[in-house]
Amino acid sequence: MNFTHAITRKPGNSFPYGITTAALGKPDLELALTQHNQYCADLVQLGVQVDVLPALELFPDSVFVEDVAIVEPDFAVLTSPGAIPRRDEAQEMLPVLELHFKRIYQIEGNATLDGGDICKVDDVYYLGLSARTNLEGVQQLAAILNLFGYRSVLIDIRPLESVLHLKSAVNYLGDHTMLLDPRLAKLDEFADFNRLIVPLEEAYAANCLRINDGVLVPFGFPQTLELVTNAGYDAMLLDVSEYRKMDGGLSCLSLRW
Ligand code: CIR
Repeated sequence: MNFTHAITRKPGNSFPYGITTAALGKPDLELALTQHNQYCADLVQLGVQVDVLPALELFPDSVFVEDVAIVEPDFAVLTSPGAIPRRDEAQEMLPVLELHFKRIYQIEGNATLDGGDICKVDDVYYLGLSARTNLEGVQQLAAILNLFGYRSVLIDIRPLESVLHLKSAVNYLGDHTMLLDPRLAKLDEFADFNRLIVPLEEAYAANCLRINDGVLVPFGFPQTLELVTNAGYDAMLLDVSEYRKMDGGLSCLSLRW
């Protein structure tokens, strides 16, 4: 899990008008910007070169760059986001990807896919089937990944209505260790892993982010912090309260390779 590059995008003035189910109130834009700056600074501190893109006012959710692409050192895949207001957001990332990647694939036709549903675990990709990512999307991505020798495993999260994306509930910390929302902890697909299961009341914190030698942990979830620290990781706490209000978390805020 060695990352050298990341792409982020600043939140715009339209950020509070994005899609959300959180019922936590409107985000404070100034605080969101401060938290975004800190996020980028933390990535830099962990040894990553960060390309910070300007805000896109037409797309309030475009700060959540993870959803519009899957990136690997050798190739990138532009997605087709499942939420209608976000559908054209992916195309805005194409010129940026062209600066970094020679081979770029696209999810096409009726397929939909959000990057938040895609969880890489060493040389296997876990692909979440969700309200945002459909079977065609998963199949198109699996075929592309197969070209590069990656195996894909499908995880159907549709029964969990309150879970937006696979990575809202499942994140790989490296070292054969999965951080899991308790509602997905019993799946056979994760049985062979060292499983760190966050308590249900801290389900939001299942979205921690391993970057090189550190693990970013959202501020305000003490049991998860203890779980991650006790497992031997160097935790870095970061407050992402304003992004939580818009259903987003730590992984959503960057593309990493
Ligand atoms: C959305 O509903 O699409 C945004 N408000 C939140 C996206 C969060 N992204 C992620 O989990 N990868």
